[in-house]
Amino acid sequence: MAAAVLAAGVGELAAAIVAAASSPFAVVGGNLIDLAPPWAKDIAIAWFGTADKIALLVGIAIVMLAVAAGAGILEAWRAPWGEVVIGLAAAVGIVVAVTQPDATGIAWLPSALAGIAGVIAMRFLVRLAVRSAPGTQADDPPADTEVPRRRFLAWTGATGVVGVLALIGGNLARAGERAVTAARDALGLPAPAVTSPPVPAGAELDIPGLARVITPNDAFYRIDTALVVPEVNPADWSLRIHGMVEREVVLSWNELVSLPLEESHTTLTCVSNAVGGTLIGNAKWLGYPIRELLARAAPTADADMVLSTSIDGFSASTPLDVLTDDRASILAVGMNDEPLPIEHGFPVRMVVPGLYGYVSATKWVVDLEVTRFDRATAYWTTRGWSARGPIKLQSRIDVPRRGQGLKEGETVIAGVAWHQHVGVAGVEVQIDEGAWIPASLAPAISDDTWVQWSIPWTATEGSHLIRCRAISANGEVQTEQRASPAPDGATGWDERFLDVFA
Ligand SMILES: Nc1nc2c(c(=O)[nH]1)N[C@H]1C(S)=C(S)[C@@H](COP(=O)(O)O)O[C@H]1N2
Ligand SMILES: [Mo]
Repeated sequence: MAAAVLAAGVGELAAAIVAAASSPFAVVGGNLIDLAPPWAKDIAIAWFGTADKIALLVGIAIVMLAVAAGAGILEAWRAPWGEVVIGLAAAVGIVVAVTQPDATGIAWLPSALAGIAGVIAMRFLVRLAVRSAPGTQADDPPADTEVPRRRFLAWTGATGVVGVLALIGGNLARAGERAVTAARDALGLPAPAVTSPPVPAGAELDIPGLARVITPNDAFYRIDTALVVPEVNPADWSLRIHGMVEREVVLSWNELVSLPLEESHTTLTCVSNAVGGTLIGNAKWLGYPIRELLARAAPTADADMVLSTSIDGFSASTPLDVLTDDRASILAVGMNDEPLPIEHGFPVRMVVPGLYGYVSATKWVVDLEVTRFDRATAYWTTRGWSARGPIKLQSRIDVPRRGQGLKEGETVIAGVAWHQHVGVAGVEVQIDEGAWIPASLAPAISDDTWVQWSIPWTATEGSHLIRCRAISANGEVQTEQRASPAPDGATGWDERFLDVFA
């Protein structure tokens, strides 16, 4: 196990220096993510939320240690078969690393170095172990095993410690990430040519515990398949628009930011957001309408979809008409008056009002292929999710919070509701299975954003059940019918049991 820790540390350190995306953990984990069936992704997000990546890495580490322990026993019993196991694991890492869409020429190196370190350490430590074990020596009477035992323990400890230090160092040293961070810090955000209308007075109800109407960047949910955040330097970024078009268009960063950029507020939502969930956030974006770029490329009449692809191979299928109608479907470069944070797609991502992120919000986007739904399939569609993903009407209770120890008396029930690009006309609240009571809606920023709602409540001692449901601008009433996130978004009412104390 110490040999495996050393191997992992060497691999991560090498990756940090030469190619972060080729770290053995990142490529193996990334492929597990790509191979996972939809139900596994659902369970991962339901159990771990946005900590799903950490959970996956811990899982990989546990499996790695278990395999290493087995290999060590095998090595002691029949050398060099334990070394062969370690070598095979490294070979898997190499194969997976070089077949990544964003693999560089030296993508094989981190796993290869990890494998070499692991094999040498395993061979050396297991030999020490065998020598230190009583009854394994030919000597008669048995030699004193105390000295070899101490040597074995010392070397094992040292190997593990070096491995852990290399793991820590590798994660601190991510050279490429630092370079991209520096590039991002050096960028000013270009000035908008079209500023968004001011946020209406009263859109922010300012109720403690209620999600802010504009989600700060550091509180914005993050969902993606990237274990290591892609490092894209704006100077190296370009976007290619091709496929069923009359002319191919290639756009560089400088060309993009010299276009007249527009501000817009759009609420992003993840299809994996369960009823009552927090995989939703609202920001002021700055970007350029994709409609204008598509007009330059001139899609052919039979095209009906744009397949957008990120630098690391994620893809999304967005209906062409959603990108060409008058909504603010943009190539975004700014988020809440800052360049995009790296984990939210720096330097350029898509933002499309009205569609779940998995079919529209491609981060680190580098390619738009104009095509047809019957010709191309996006990342999540091949994994059982719907090819199209309009956001469903939903509402959520934020306060009173669960288990906050509510006292009887005057209080407020409040939350958010959304039906992007359609708009929310009302929210109703039901207490203890009684009549549905209209809540008051704060003014919406636009139909493309969520809206806050609240209703006063005189809480009485005892247990209560609170529910909410939204009414859409098109008259639709949020359905009670429970549906799980797969394949095209959860439905049902958010409800909450509350204990009110005297
Ligand atoms: N490159 C890339 N872009 C991506 C994804 C991804 O896995 N890779 N996930 C999508 C999904 S499922 C969602 S919900 C949104 C989330 O955007 P955020 O992390 O900025 O909140 O990004 C979308 N864009
Ligand atoms: Mo998502």
